[in-house]
Amino acid sequence: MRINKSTIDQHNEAHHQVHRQKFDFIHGQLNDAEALIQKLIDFNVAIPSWALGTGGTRFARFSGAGEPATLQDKMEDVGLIHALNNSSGAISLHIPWDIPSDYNAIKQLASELNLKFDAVNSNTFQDQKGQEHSYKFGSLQHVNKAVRQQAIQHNMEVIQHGIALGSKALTVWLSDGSCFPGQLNFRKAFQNTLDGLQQIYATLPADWRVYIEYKAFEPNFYSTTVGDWGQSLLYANKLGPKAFTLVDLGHHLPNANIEQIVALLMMEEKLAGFHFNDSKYGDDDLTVGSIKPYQLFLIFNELVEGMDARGMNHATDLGWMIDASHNVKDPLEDLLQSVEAIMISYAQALLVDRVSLNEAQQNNDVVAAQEILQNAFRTDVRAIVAEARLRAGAAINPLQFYRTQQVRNQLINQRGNTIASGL
Ligand code: LRH
Ligand code: MN
Repeated sequence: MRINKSTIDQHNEAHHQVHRQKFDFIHGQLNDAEALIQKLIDFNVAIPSWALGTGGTRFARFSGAGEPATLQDKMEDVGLIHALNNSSGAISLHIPWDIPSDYNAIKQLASELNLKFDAVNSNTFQDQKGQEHSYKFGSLQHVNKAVRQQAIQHNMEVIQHGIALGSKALTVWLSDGSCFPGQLNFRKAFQNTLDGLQQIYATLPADWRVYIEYKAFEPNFYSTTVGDWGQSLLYANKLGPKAFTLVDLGHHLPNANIEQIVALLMMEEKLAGFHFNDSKYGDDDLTVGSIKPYQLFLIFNELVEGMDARGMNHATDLGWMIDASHNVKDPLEDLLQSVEAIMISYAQALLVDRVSLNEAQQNNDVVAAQEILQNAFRTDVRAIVAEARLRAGAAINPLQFYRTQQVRNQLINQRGNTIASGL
């Protein structure tokens, strides 16, 4: 479903006066609002192809209506989100869930929708129909060479799909691990996995990157072969300069200090980027910023500090992706909320008075340091984020537009009550 520019203009007209009042209020308080707004306009977060339908758990999946049934439908939905917030100009595909039947048609559609192809994701955590060897006991770690070779071959094929689409990165998340003590030789599992990743790495084009995504547990519940940032960094360092560590916010043990992990990975120039989501317990894949918005702000605070320390381009030098699953929300509303939360945390992090913070840190003035951070976190930047959208031709209030225009109902009229294949 394509959104007419005129419909967005009417929406912005209706919201203009209230927005202008809020914007003028905050604009007057900021040192360099224009630079901040330009950074927000340039910033994009990739949308995962697998998060456009309703997700579920092992207990149940309550499917929604009007959901995408094809890759084209999924791209149309990402294009719709991008038209409303101008901050979602890329889609991340998962292979084999999203193998294009016609590359030229898919690339043509992507350019019509102003979308790029972000990292492509391999999948050796499920057995596909007709697959020769099962991944029940792992893939790259597997004790059986034929299983490892099958997984290596799959990742090499995913790279070829990515090259054909114009992607520049492969994300490898391995569910490999064990469920019981004694089940696995950790050293051999690591060495098998490293050997497999080295063979995959060798087929990466010169300008490509491989993102090693770690996860503490699930689906294995005793050990995970890429279980934390330290293990992922070990692989990335042994693989070489094109290998990096990807941080999925939901993949940590309770109370992990993710912002510290981010600061150190950036210091080591080994941070790939993110799978943004939120969680209270495990890998809950909830809406970004819905449970721990202060943690998200603290992560962006470290990102801005670290990127500026190295003169990095905020918009392009790291991988910005969402990885969420929607069990009770409309997937598109959930994604609109997630992108908004990311833009708000990024804007607040850009407001941190770094000179004063550095001074407070040098003086061990703990109280002042907290006040400086929380002053930024407690600044309502929503009008600034909305202004960035307005200037880029998007909607002042995407979620309100989505509801007022009854977009889901229009999708249902278009697609019928199609039930999409969720995770
Ligand atoms: C694993 C993960 C990984 C994806 C999958 C859909 O939990 O975060 O990034 O491959 O979700
Ligand atoms: Mn993930």
